[in-house]
Amino acid sequence: MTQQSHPILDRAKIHGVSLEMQGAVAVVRLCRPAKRNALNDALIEALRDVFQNLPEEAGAAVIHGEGDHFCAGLDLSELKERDASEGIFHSRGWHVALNAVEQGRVPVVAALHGAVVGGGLELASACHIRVADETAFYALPEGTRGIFVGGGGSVRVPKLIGAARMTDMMLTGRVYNAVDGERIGLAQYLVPTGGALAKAVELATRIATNAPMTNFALTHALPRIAEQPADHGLFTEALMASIAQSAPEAKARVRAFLEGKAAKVQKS
Ligand code: 1HE
Repeated sequence: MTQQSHPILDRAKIHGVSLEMQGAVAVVRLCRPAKRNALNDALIEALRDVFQNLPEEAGAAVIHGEGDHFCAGLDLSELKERDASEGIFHSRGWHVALNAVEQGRVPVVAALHGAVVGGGLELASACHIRVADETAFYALPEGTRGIFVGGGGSVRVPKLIGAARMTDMMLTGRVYNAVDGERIGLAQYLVPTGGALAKAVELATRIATNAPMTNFALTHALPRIAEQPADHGLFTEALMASIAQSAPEAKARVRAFLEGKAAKVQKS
């Protein structure tokens, strides 16, 4: 691991977000374990700053939490008496930070364990891949706390599990365990206890070897295409496909396969 030093990263670390490079993977850690990595305003801003300033050499990122839990969501001690406009700007601040994760320069893999709740689930759902260990559990306690999601959860969580399941989680306080979380689509990978970070780094290391244009297409074009009417989506797909395949790296990779120098797809 290479510890990164930069004024923005140094400031982020003070507020509970650290960054280390592991090869081409930026490993971002929430480090507020005494508060179960609850997200206060300073930590949300630090997260935004880190993802907006990833080192040049990063080809993928991993986000994980220190201690026994990934993240306990919004820091409830900061839930002040806000008027409507302050509430809107607070939520919009989360949107900017989580957009920096979702729409940044590189794909992001979340390594989940323990509580993945409230804003913690909103953060996890802004990542492109979620790896959970057997200790992970998922909930949206906003419903029982008399509030609503405000960190993009109502946009992103239904895309993973459907609006009906999210409604159930919020109306009834339902908690999904790790096995059921993977079954319904909250995580794509389920690994033994303690294994989420290593698996996430393994996946991110592989992702970092993809052609950058392919990673861009998957993180920026695909989510938009999936939202478009079919005719528009097919048109955007054609544009993206043509841009991706015209990159010199794509030509070199296809040539390597045709010359028998690239790996075949293996049966799993
Ligand atoms: C916190 C928070 C928090 C812990 N804000 N301080 N999220 C929630 O409603 C989840 C609230 N947290 C919990 O249910 C539990 O803390 C956990 C299941 C995550 C972990 O339990 P445990 O037994 O390991 O820890 P703990 O003893 O409950 O908490 C340890 C300390 O962290 C304690 O503080 P201390 O000073 O007494 O040591 C807790 O008060 C503190 N802590 N979670 C503030 N969330 C953009 S909108 C998003 C809206 C939401 O995310 S709402 C959901 C908020």
